[in-house]
Amino acid sequence: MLYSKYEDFLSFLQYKKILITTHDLVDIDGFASCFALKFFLCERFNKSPSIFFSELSKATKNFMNKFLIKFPEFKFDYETEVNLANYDVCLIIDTNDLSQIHFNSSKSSKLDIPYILIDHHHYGKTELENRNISSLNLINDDISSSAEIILDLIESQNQDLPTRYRYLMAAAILVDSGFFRYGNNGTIRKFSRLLDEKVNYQHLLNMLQNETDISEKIAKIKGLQRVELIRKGDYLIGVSNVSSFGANVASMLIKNGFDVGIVYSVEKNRKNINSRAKKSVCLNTGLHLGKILEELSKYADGSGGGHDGAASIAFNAELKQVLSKFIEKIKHFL
Ligand SMILES: [Mn+2]
Repeated sequence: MLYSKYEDFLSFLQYKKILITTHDLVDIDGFASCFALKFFLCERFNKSPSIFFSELSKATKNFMNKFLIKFPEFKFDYETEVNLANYDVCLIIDTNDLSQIHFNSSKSSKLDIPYILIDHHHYGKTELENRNISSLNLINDDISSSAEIILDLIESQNQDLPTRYRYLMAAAILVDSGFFRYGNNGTIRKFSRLLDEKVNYQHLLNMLQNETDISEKIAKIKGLQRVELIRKGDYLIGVSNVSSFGANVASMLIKNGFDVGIVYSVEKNRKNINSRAKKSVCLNTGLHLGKILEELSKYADGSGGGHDGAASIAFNAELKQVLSKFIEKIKHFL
């Protein structure tokens, strides 16, 4: 991004009372970017901006807890209630959709102070919103994380980042780039600049490891114990049943070698089927689970649909009949 853009951005902020925020169910990119920007502005202006978060996602909470084991002295200070009237400007990171920001847990709470967007998502707005100081927006939808924009800003000002912030930014880049799957050369270069003898890649991976809930683990184990194998040529279909986490169990079947995973659940009067198929199988055979379940909806007295490789149906008709019809239709493509 242009150096002069950062100069304008910073000189505008110099004497302002600043609030930094991000979208609801704060993800690791939004979370890390807010704290790194707060650190930078604090160093720069010698005055600390506030951060507001409505609610952290489960993965973010998990990451924060693991981070605090490594850096117990670090303070993740943020507000969960905020009076916008106390601020001159709001910096919105990692979203450009105001409906994703939930001030004071009320969706209707209006953002009635000037704001600036710092984001990497597609920005399709053509008409200007009057509270947005759009000339100062830092938007780049060519990159995989908001953290990269914040880093670019910080690097442009030759500000050093302490180890703990390097961990935060590295984690954000890893997660939002899908561990570099959606990244480009710049993503990897920026990431590698964060690594030094104190930032350990394996520690970082460990911080990002998500613990699975015990009930989900049990569902997956039961799902594997109960799976029935159906073979059609070289294709393998797995059929299993669990009472909850059906979608996760169906995904697990695919990861374990099945080409198609089907998991049914019966709870009181509610019956449903979750299904997953390997992308390559869908592409090679024309299989589209979502279309099949949509077609089955009438027969099954329910409603179903989804994508080619991931679909589900909730229905009232006899389970056995719906299930065998579904398998029969899948076999047609294999
Ligand atoms: Mn992001």
